[in-house]
Amino acid sequence: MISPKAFYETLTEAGVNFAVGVPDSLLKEFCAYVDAALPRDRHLISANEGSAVAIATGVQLATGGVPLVYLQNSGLGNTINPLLSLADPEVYSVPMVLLIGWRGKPGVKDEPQHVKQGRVTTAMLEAMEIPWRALDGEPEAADENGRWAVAEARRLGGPVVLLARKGAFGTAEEKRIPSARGDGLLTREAAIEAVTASLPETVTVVSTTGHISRELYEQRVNAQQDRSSDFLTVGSMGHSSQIALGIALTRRDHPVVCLDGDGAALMHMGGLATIGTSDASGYVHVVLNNGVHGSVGGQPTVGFDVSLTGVARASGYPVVRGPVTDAGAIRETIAAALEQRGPAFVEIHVQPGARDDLGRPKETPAENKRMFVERLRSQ
Ligand SMILES: Cc1ncc(C[n+]2csc(CCOP(=O)(O)OP(=O)(O)O)c2C)c(N)n1
Repeated sequence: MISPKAFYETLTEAGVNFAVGVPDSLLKEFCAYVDAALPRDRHLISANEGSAVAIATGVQLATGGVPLVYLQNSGLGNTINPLLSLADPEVYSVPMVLLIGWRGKPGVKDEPQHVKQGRVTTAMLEAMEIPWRALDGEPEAADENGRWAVAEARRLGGPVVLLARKGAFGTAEEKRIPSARGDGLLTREAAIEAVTASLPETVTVVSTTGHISRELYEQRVNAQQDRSSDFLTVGSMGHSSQIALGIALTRRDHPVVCLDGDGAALMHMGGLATIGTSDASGYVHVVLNNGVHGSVGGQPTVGFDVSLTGVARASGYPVVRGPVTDAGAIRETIAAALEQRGPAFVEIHVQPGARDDLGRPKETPAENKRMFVERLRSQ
């Protein structure tokens, strides 16, 4: 396995002077090392992967070094525009190395939302004319590929990719001590339970990518509740609030609740302005803020450093509540928000972490969609 420390040192020796990205589960140990070892002026977690490419561009323009951008291949789509119209050798010609976690790599079993993205990842890079190499767990090859990537980015004057396979990285040599800011707060599971307990059966729920959808699903199964009211957005991080908006705008008779994460809300925060200024009066946007990207390893977001309710207020939501922190207040706030003319925004502060034995939906995304659509259109 590759040592995160040794690999980052190889990149640094070759000319990498800054790291920026959105965390990924396959790169969890590498991300943890970088987050612990690098000072704040050398590492940043960005809101989305496209912003990471833009930040890297600014760093490169200012310093002449070769920045590192890390991401999961799910985020490749977010990078395409700035890769092709900004950093590309035919536009501003900005050397950078992209370290990408290769979910859904052909031959490796993965969740449905990763299979196609994994299969087409190299073809996408080739279509973009971006040179790439794969990183398996072999340390010497990783060292060589790391040097190659930096040199090739310089030679080409553009982005170069390293695709990391599952299990390529060993344990981080340094890890940041987890923040104590979530201590004493409700678990997210308890918060979701309080939310669902306040929802009449007529309410449609759209939940975000990662643990939140998995926890919602598991609770519905355990409580033997109807699951056809829930759209579990397994991929497409940052977009569940807009899916819910599309439903709320076209089904005005129909209350819609989005269960969002802080990382997801921040990823495409412009969407809050779209919701806030819309007349989706039956929409309740709930952000379960744990201050981290919990689903991919607990790397920090700025969720506890900014006021999400402040953003919602400034974005025009007529009803804004929170941060709410206890189960009783969650039940009351959600019930009241459903009665008011929205769009409403409710922020709930919860502690980071999830159960190790958290399950995954048994139905495929296609089955989830079929049940969801049947119920929604028949109401
Ligand atoms: C575009 C994109 N980038 C990255 C990922 C990987 N990813 C899945 S869930 C997640 C973290 C979500 O964080 P948050 O919304 O705060 O919810 P939490 O995991 O804390 O419940 C990330 C980074 C992804 N699925 N899609």
